[in-house]
Amino acid sequence: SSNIKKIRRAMEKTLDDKRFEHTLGVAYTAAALAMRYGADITKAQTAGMLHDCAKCLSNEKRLSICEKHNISVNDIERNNPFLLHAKVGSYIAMQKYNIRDTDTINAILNHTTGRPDMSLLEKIVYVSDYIEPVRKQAPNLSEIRRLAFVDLDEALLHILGDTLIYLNTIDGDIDPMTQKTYDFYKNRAE
Ligand code: DGI
Ligand code: FE
Ligand code: FE
Ligand code: FE
Repeated sequence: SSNIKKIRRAMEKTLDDKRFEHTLGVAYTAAALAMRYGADITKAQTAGMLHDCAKCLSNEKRLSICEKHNISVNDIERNNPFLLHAKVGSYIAMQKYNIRDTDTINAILNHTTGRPDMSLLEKIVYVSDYIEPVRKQAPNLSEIRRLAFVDLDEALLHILGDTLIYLNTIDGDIDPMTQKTYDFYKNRAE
């Protein structure tokens, strides 16, 4: 059977129910956006299926994987180790699931903070993570869902802006990459 089916079965085993449902939602949404924008549908499904593969590990485990494999950890990540599920997830995708495509790996790596000048696939996974059907409510979600299929960069900028507002509301530490990504797309829109 296809690699996607194998990865799907592996995710069903390693993720809890709620996270697995979210993962299926991201994979299908990423496939739909790939159809809309002319990206590789299989890569979008694969990245969507694997993006949270390190989400159900303990923070201790995430930090120990980073230490063992020389994955850099900044101060914000050390204080908020859940952020590392993206970096650790991209590592597991390479090592355990044999993903060799750089764009797919980068889509997993950058799905939480984004990065300036993302590829189409990276943007698709970032946006799908936020808009997939079973995701918890967020402000402006129905408008952002509509916008995602009209103007991907505009949807991306809305998500980045709303994420920064949310982080300020909860007084969360802002990773420099989250801020840089917002600034990049904000400047580009002006
Ligand atoms: O893993 P998911 O929940 O599906 O989604 P995700 O990996 O995009 O994580 C979303 C959460 O990450 C959301 O609550 C906002 C938070 N986040 C994004 N950027 C930052 C951040 N949290 C902190 N503390 N700092 C950031 O820069
Ligand atoms: Fe995530
Ligand atoms: Fe996200
Ligand atoms: Fe996710």
